[in-house]
Amino acid sequence: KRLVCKSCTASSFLIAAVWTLALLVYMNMLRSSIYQAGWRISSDANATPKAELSYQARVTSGCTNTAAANASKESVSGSTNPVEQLQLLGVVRNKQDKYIRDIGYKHHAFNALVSNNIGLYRDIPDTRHKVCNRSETLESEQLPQASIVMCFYNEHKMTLMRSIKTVLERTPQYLLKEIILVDDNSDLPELEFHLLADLHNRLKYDNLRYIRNEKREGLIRSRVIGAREALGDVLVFLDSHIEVNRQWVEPLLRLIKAENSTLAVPVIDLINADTFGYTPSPLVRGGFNWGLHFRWENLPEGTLKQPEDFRGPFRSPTMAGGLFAVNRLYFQHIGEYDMAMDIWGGENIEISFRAWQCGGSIKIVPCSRVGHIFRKRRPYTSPDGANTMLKNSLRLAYVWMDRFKDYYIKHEKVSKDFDYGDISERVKLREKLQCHDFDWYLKNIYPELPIPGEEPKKTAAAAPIYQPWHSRKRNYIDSYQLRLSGTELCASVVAPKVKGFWKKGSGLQLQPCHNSPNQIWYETEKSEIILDKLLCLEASGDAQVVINKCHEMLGDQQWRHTRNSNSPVYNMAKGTCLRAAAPATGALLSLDLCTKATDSGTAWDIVQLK
Ligand code: LR7
Ligand code: MN
Repeated sequence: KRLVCKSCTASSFLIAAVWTLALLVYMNMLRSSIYQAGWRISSDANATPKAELSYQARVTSGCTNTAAANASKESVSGSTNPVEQLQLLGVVRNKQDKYIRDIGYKHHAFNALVSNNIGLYRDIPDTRHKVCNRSETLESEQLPQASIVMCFYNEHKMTLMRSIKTVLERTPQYLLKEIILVDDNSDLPELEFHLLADLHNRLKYDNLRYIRNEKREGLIRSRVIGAREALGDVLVFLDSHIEVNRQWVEPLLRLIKAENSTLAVPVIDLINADTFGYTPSPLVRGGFNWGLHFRWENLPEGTLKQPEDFRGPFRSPTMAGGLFAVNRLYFQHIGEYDMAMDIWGGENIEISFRAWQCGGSIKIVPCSRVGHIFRKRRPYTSPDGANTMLKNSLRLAYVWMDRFKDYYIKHEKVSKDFDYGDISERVKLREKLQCHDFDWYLKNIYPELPIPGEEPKKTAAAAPIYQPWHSRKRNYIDSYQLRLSGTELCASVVAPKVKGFWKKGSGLQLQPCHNSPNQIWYETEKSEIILDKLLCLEASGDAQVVINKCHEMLGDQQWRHTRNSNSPVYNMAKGTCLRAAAPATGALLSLDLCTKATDSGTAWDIVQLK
């Protein structure tokens, strides 16, 4: 009965049901064929700035076990190997899949096909350190109740629903007051189409409240609009493309109960935008530079000496902005957000300065973990195309930074007549709260920040959070030629070298096999395929294959194949396979649907080199 919905026809549901069934059958077939062909599946390793290697090793082994234990309960495809599951979910089988994937990248800058196939809920690795308290919280502990505020603009529907679903599944009911969704005047048809009915039918949660802005307000005003409706003791702000991890909320609430002027921030784990692989983030804190750009940086040296230290919490000069918990009355007390800030940017730095300067604090809580989809670009603009980051940053600089604002203005070369609006209300707020000045903040909260023109300080190194494997030496595990099955032709790069490097962005073509560097491929632990130990094989654009600088972020530079003959060479981001246009010298290589037919141009012999 639940399947009948008012204006969508029964036939579309039938089609959906048939699709789902077909998908399940197909995945099972594919899975067994992959097993038969012996696809080599390496496990997804974890983020590792040097200082954290031992910690990460422990995290990795811990989560594999949990994942296996929960697999039968929560797994999406029946497989217990997370990378294998994701690979299956990303396969592009036909034009419709390709459409979903491509339009998804356009609208959301992540792989919507994989997200759809994951569905409402999945298991994710438990990325907490072993010292984190795993026992269930008792009601007698009397933690405050949380109101979740999640605002979104044109979010991908399944991703949005999964974000909420993970909160419902992984938050004890008695700690969850409500979930407040603020729809920032989204205008994508997929969202207009029965979003509310779907939320209601699929989530079945009575305390889900929905507010739709009459016009686009931006995430900053949207959050305040949501927060003003909240009834819980604690506000928890979340982005709309997240998955909360096990027992994520308890440590945040516990900290706020103990310190009601602390803004409690979880560790933000990484969800890969191409593959949806979930990996732990290292323990880092928030800083900024004189462009007022947020940056991750390593914790002060000596912070993590013994296991207990990994429980935190850690003081952090700033926060990333999207995910944090705060006492609701305290949030009101310190002035919510600056309501004249538009769309995106700067509000996280503003609330960070304000919290510290006005007697509060920001702390990172390592035992609370929330995954967030990190994308390579923002898929939307502001309605009038304005640079809202610039306006918002100027506002915060003029209100909070005293003479130090000049470093920002100089750094960003801001023109003197840029109109950042009226800041008098915020200046009054600063006076009312009798806040410390910015000099105090710099001396007491962020002494590591180098001040232009002053003696260089011992600074905390920027943490490579977007390049989780950057600090590691590359481990090559194999080298081979890629020979089109049934021919003597190999995948080759025919391009000039510039300063010893192959020209970046060059395509591939078939050439007679002859052991020369332009057709010798090295494979790494991370399933990159690297030409001549220099440049990575990358899926690019719609269906191109090129060599490019290795970015170590997996996805479009992550490939899977078997060790022997007639193997597809599968790209994790695109869900399609390496294909030669024809079995002829000079034929160009691109990406296409994976088929098992040997004459389809997608069957390759992996010819290993001694
Ligand atoms: O006009 C808008 N209206 C909205 O409701 C624009 C955005 N939004 C919503 C959007 O759908 C999303 O749920 O606001 C949320 C944040 O927008 P994103 O996901 O495009 O932002 P981001 O993750 O790239 O940016 C980070 O910095 C922002 C600065 O304004 C916000 O503080 C984001 O919440 C913040 N995200 C995080 O901190 C997650 C970790 C990323 C890092 C580092
Ligand atoms: Mn985000």
